[in-house]
Amino acid sequence: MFKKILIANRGEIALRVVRAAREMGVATVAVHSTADSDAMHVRMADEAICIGPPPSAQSYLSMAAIISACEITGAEAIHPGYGFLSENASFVQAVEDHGIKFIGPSAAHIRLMGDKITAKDTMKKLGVPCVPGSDGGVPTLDAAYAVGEEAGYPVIVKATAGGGGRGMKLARNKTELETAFRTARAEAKAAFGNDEVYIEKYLGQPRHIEVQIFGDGKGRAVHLGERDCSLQRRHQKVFEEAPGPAIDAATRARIGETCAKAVADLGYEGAGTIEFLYENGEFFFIEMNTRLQVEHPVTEAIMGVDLVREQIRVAAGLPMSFHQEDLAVNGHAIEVRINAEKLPNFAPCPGKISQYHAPGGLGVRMDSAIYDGYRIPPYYDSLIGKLIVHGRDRPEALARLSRALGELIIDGIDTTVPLFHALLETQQVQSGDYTIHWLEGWLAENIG
Ligand code: MV4
Repeated sequence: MFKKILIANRGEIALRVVRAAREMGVATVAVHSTADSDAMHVRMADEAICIGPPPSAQSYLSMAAIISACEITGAEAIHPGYGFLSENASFVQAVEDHGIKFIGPSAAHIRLMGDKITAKDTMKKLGVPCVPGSDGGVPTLDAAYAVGEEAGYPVIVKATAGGGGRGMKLARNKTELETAFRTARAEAKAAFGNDEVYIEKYLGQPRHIEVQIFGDGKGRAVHLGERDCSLQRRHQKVFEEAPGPAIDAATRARIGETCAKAVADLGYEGAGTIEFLYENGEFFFIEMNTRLQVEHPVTEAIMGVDLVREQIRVAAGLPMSFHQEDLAVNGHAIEVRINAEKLPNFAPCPGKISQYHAPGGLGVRMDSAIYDGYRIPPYYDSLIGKLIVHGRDRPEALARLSRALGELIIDGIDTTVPLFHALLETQQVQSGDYTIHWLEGWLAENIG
């Protein structure tokens, strides 16, 4: 096992990694910008090192500064958290070239899944069901028209270098496809320096279902069930749950085994998420995320595993501490993302937290790096905490979420907490009957 690892991140996820490492007897090095000198992850880690000024580009995204911090402190491995450099294949390559272990998949696997056309082609060949559409890239407008005819309208044009909702254009007919194709290519060229696009049949009312997988990098892999993350606003998740309210045990086993087999065949190492759209009982692969995700705690709750511990174990060359047969869904978990944002526009709302009280009790987990008197810097993501509840079933989890939100006190700034109180009153959230478009519609009607 490693003696010391460096955490190339900040906020709640940096603290999450410190906690797992400490339980394993692994020392931690925090890195931070000058804006984060009094951050909780800096206080909780065994060592801390300042890597640059507030802007992420000069600190949390500075590969040279982070690798230097590793060399100075003697850290043997880097945990990237999510965001920042976590899915940057060049970073992984540089880390490994310096003889440092990256806690996560290989640069090759990150690069493979970072290009959405290659990712889809790979998954299709591995037997994972994909959205019907173009076979690879679409180089010309005539080729785009041919796909529109074949798949049937509406279709969606996506940038191969995009993902997570960036670089997508909807076309409801041939006329719209001309505009969609041209603008998608131009925007992709400007945003990513790569104008290659692909086309898919547009699914109208799907759910966003994602399967958690985990591989040992040696050809063994498991799945840990799915999460339903359909409640999103502008491609940002706000409420996530596991298991999916629309997924039964047989369906879970079938898609889970397909995913586990696929990543086992790839020799994938570490945690990963295979994202699907789910409509009329069918799964359609869209993207794979080669990192630990924000919402991983709902899976941890129902599966009873520590995913960060497993990441560190396999990175150190140890076997995973469980087999597929050891894993079973236990109860129901929900996460809500607490952002420093002001409703109704979700405008970022940094500032000083005058009072903080975290909820507790049975089945309640609060992952946050805030504290009384903490000043949220204006430079980074507005996520300041995640409240995760676990119950024996979905109604119990919902009741527990309501109770825990009632105990939570965050004074001095605006947060998304009032949104969750309101959402818990809706029939759709109570029944679990929602698709990817429901939240935006509800917000338009009810908030602002
Ligand atoms: C789609 C789609 C409908 N049909 N692809 C948005 C984020 C990116 N990961 C994929 N996205 C979508 N791809 C086809 N063929 C609808 C979306 C989509 C969406 C997906 C998941 C969660 C929220 C969403 C909101 C709008 C659009």
